[in-house]
Amino acid sequence: MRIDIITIFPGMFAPVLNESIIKRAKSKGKVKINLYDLRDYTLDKHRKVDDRPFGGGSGMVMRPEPIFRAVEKIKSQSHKVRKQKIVLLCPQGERLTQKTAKRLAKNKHLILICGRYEGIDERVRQHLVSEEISIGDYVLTGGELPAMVLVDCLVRLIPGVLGDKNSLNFESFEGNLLEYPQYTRPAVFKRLRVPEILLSGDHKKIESWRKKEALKRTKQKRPDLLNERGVSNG
Ligand code: 9D3
Repeated sequence: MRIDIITIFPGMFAPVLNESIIKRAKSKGKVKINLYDLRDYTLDKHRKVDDRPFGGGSGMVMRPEPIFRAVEKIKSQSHKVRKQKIVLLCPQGERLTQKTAKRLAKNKHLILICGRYEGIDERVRQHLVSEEISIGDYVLTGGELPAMVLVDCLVRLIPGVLGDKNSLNFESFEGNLLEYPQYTRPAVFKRLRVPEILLSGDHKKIESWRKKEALKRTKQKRPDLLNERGVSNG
């Protein structure tokens, strides 16, 4: 998978992309991530990426030319490769869910555009972008953190990135159940005991205890997940 990221803050990404699973996926050749500094695609001497909105109003708008030029550059570097999908991270986008991530993970080449300022020239949306994604209903200062969230979410879905096959199968939010309670050693800590059943070695009983606990916890903390699953919430 190839992911190209267009941003005015490329420096924000290194700490996230160069650690942990993403770092390993890159060095294993499972993903190639390129950063494009939007200012490099401006033509004026001040390298202006934004301007005042036509019609007046407060706030600045991202100019279309640098974004179109950056995308053209990326396309020229990868012409005969498979079709790219251009994703804009913006507050009015479709909410990112695990389902959205799985769908996007099917693409071999994604171009992510990180929004900034109050908005982006509508022509970018209409003639360049094929998908708009938001990570939730709260106000951030730009699309950079959302782009990193999306990359993290996508990279772990690439086959061979996670060592353990099971870690993808039995996942929270897939079965729409929260995780069951987990414990590790020691069995007694500050006089607090691990549930006896987990020490019993009876795997059938352990499995049914975990299912029951997962359901109980989901009812308590995220009843909305059970509704989506079509399970009664009584
Ligand atoms: C005037 C209305 N505001 C929208 C709620 C303007 C506005 C606020 C924040 C425009 C851009 C931004 C910057 N945020 C993003 O670009 C963004 C974002 C977010 O703020 N929350 C969740 N997901 C995303 S994806 C991109």
